[in-house]
Amino acid sequence: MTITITAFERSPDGGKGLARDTRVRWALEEAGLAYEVRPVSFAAMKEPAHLHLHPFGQIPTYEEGELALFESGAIIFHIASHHPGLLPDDTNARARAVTWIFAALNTVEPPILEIVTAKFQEGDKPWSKERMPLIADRIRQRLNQLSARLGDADWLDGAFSAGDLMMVSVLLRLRPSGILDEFPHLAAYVARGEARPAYQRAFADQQAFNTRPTA
Ligand code: GTB
Repeated sequence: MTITITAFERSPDGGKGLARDTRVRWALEEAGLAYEVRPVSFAAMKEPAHLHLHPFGQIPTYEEGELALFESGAIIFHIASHHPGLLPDDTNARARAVTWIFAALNTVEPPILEIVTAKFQEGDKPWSKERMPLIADRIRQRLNQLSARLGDADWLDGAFSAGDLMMVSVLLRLRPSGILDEFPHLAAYVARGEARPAYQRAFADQQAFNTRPTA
């Protein structure tokens, strides 16, 4: 069955891999699944056809036969649940790997997203500059805790899992801020994720997609 995901017609990051289709591409590559990408413009995202797929008018979405999903977490959980390689077989280890998916999305990503809000939605406010160091400190607090747990292990809980895929994807969004480099174990962890052949393929594909010549 053909798998189709949606992505920005042209990502605002120009192909740096920061939009959330990259994490879905990465999971598909880890699972060895072929897929197609349907570009969606900002205008089309808010039109009924796309809203039918994604109630919040965003990317990524995932279609496979009758199934249509939105939310990168749900999509990656679906891929990981139905294909080997992204979740352990042992029931408890599997539950722990899923816990790391939630931790990445619910506990680590929210403070990181505050940087984007502060820069792009509140950048013109007189208090915006004062808010930045507060946000950076909240991020550091989370990264300290995460780094303490990871220690010098390769991955968060044994073998690489969808939990690591999500955590590395979330941490990658910090790269432009420089904060990640303050945490050598986490910087090395992200580099290990990026070095995976499946990530390399996903990154190259989204980069080619976002830098393709306009028709
Ligand atoms: N919780 C949802 C998920 O995990 O799938 C969040 C989806 C989401 O935020 N999608 C963004 C979107 O569609 C794209 S990824 N935005 C358009 C809109 O809301 O109208 C966020 C993103 C966008 C751009 C960059 N960038 O250029 O650096 C990075 C990340």
